[in-house]
Amino acid sequence: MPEARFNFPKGFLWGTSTSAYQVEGNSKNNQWAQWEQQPGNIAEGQSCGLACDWWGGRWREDFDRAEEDGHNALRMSIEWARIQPAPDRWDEHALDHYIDMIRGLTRRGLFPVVTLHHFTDPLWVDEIGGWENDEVPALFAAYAAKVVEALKSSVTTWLTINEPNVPVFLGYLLGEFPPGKKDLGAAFRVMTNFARGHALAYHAIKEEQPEARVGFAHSFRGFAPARSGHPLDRYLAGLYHRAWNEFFPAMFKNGVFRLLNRRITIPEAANTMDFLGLNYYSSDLVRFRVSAGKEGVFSERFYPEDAELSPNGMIAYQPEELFRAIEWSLKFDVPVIITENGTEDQEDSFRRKYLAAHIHQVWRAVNFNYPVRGYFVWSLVDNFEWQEGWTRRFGLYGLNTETQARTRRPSAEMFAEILKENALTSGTVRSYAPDLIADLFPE
Ligand code: IFM
Repeated sequence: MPEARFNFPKGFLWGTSTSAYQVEGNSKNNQWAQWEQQPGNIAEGQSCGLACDWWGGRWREDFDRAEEDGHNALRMSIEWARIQPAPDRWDEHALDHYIDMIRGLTRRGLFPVVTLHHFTDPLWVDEIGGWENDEVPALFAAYAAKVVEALKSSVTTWLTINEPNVPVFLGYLLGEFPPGKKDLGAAFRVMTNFARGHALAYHAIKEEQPEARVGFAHSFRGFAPARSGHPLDRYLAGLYHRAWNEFFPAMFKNGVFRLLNRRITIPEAANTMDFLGLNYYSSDLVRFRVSAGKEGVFSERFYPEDAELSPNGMIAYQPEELFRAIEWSLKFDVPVIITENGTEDQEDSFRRKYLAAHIHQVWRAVNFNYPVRGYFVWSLVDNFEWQEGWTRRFGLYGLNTETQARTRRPSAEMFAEILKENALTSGTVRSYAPDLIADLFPE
C-alpha cells in the first residue's frame, strides 16, 4: 500500500526538553533540595540524588543519543544556584561547565533552547522570601544577564522562566511545591513578581544580546465546564482559564491584566515575548462544589470519565486540545514552539500513541499555516519528577537510577523515524501506534 505522509517544513525544530535539577544530580544549594529532605513531600520518600548524572558528565552520552536519533534541537536549563551560589559570588567554573554543554550540543547539530529558571531558586534567594520578595525579579535579571553574556556566542533562543503558573498554584495554593503555602495573597504577589522577573530579564537579555529571541515556557491546560449549561461550572472554568492560561502571556503582550477584583499593571512587561513556548499535556473538566476544594476554590477538576489515561492516571489523552491551545495562542501574534509534550509511561505502552496523535495535531496547525516552529518531547531520559519523585517516567529513554544504565524505549525509535522523514507517515503509525491508523489515515 502506498505510504501517506504528514510532512513538516524544512528547518522545523525537533528535540526533547530537560531541566537542570531534574537531570543534573548533586544539586544541593536550592530550595527543592531542602524541600526533599522534609518527610512527606516526595512520593515514597524518594530524592533526586544523582538524577541522570549530567553534572558528572553523562550529558555527553545523552546528547549522543539525541544526535543518533536525528534530533536537531534540545532544550536544557541553567541552575541559578550553581551560577550564583551566594548573592555576592559568581561561579565561573559552573559557567564553563554550561559553556561545554552548549558546545556539546552545537557540535552535535542540536540547536540549543535555554531556560534560565525551571522551578529552583538558590537557597539564599529562598532565605530572603523567594519570589514573594519584591527584590527578587531584579536579582533574577542580573543572573540572566550574566548567563547570557557567557553563552551568547552559541545561544540565541532563551526561555526566561518555565511554567511560572505551576509554582504559583502548587507552591502557594496547593502546598505541594515549596514553600508549601496556601495563601492567596502570597500567590498574587509571586505571580506578579514572576511577571516582573520575566520582564526585567527580557530587557536585560536584549541589552546584552539584541538579536536574542526571548520567550517563556507556558503550561497550558484546557478547562471546560463539566456541565456545559451550568452557570457556575462555566464561570469557574473561565476563571481557571484566565488565571492559569491567560495571565502570563497576556501580561507579556499588554503589560496589564484583570483577575478577580484586581488590576495588575506592569508596564515594563508589555511586548516582552518574541515567541511563546507552549507546554501541553492534558485538559480538565471543572465542576462547582459547595465546599472549597483543595485549591481553595469552590470547584473540583477532573478528567472526562471516558478519557484514556497514562498508566498512573497523571496524563489524559486529549490530543485535539493541543490544537486548540495553538489556536488560542494565535491572539498573541508571536511564533510558537511546543516546548513540552509527553507522558509518564514506564512500560511505553501508551506513549507512542500519545506522541503520534499530538504530533499529528501539530502538523494540522502547521498545515493551517499557524506559526509553529518546533516540537519538544518531555523528556529525553527519565528524570526526577518533582513531588512524584521517580514514580513517573517521562523519558524516551528509561533510566536505571542504581546503575545509570539507559534503555531505549520504542517511543525513541518512533520519534527517530518521524525525524528522519520530517513527517508522520502511515508506515510509522502502523508500526508504532497501530490503534491510530484508522483515525489518522482513513482509507
Ligand atoms: O517534569 C515536568 C517539568 O519540569 C515541567 N513541565 C511538566 C513536566 C512533567 O510533569
